[in-house]
Amino acid sequence: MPANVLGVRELSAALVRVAVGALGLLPGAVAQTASESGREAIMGRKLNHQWLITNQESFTYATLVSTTDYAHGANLLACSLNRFYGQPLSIGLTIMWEAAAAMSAKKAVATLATTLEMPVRIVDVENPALGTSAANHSRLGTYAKLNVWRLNSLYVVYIDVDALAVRSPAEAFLALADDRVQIAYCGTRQAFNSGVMALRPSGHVYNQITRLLRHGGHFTQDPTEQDLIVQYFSTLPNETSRGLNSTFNVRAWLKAAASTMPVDAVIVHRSGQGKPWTQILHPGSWNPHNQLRAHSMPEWATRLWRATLSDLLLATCSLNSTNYATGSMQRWSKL
Ligand SMILES: [Mn+2]
Repeated sequence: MPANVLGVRELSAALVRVAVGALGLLPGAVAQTASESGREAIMGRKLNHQWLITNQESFTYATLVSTTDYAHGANLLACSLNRFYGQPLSIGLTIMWEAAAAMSAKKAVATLATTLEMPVRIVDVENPALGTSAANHSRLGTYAKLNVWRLNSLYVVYIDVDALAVRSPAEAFLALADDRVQIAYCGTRQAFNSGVMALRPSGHVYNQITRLLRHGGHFTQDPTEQDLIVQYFSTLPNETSRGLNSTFNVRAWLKAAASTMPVDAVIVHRSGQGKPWTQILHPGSWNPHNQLRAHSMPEWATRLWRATLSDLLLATCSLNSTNYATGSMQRWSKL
């Protein structure tokens, strides 16, 4: 074998070792095994990580700001993702900006983004629900999320603004390494949460889903954007969609939460009412005793968002920040 070929192979093996370490593979994935099938599984895993490394320029994380208030969430999410930028994959963030959110907030997000290593791109989007009677008008802003199918990246991991990454979410892109897979989600094919999704943008998919919005689909009540997404993909062949490990969408609800953050969490998502930035920035306006218990945020989640806000304001959104890097995630979440 020529020396230069060997050199390339050694280099890529070294890159894979770096990726495997930094991405925090599931226990057992790098363990030695005597069985032939186990060895093949390990080889497949390494090949997939090479796919991540070679395709990272086609990747973007994406989120949506649909109201001025949600700009706080975009800043906090960006700070959390920046901690993993270049560790070892370099994946930027695309913020879809809906016209209903203030221009001044957009300038503030763009300014804060310059303190990050991670490239942050803000793109203006229109709300496809405007003017449609089928839309759920109490949640009008959420339909702008459908614009994620119009982004010009090949592979997108969409993350709601009311979420934070506590580990690198890069492995979510692996679900798209199979050419047939158009979407990956947490939940089941019949009922998944649209707060975290890996997907391939496609104008065709965008047109099909917004057609459901205009023509109503088969809904008993006004659909949310999530209902439309679930209904559309449930009509496609099974192999076009795939489940993501639930650690990619861990809910920060008091009723669901342990007293500490789950140790294997990748993305923590505060879905539902009482957004984290409201609870942190305007504590006087938020009295958990007046809310349903399910809407209270667990203490570990409050600490997580508070620490991220502190990092953001100090422009220290890195893995080494004093607020963040204090040993294992479990220990951190007990601070
Ligand atoms: Mn959400």
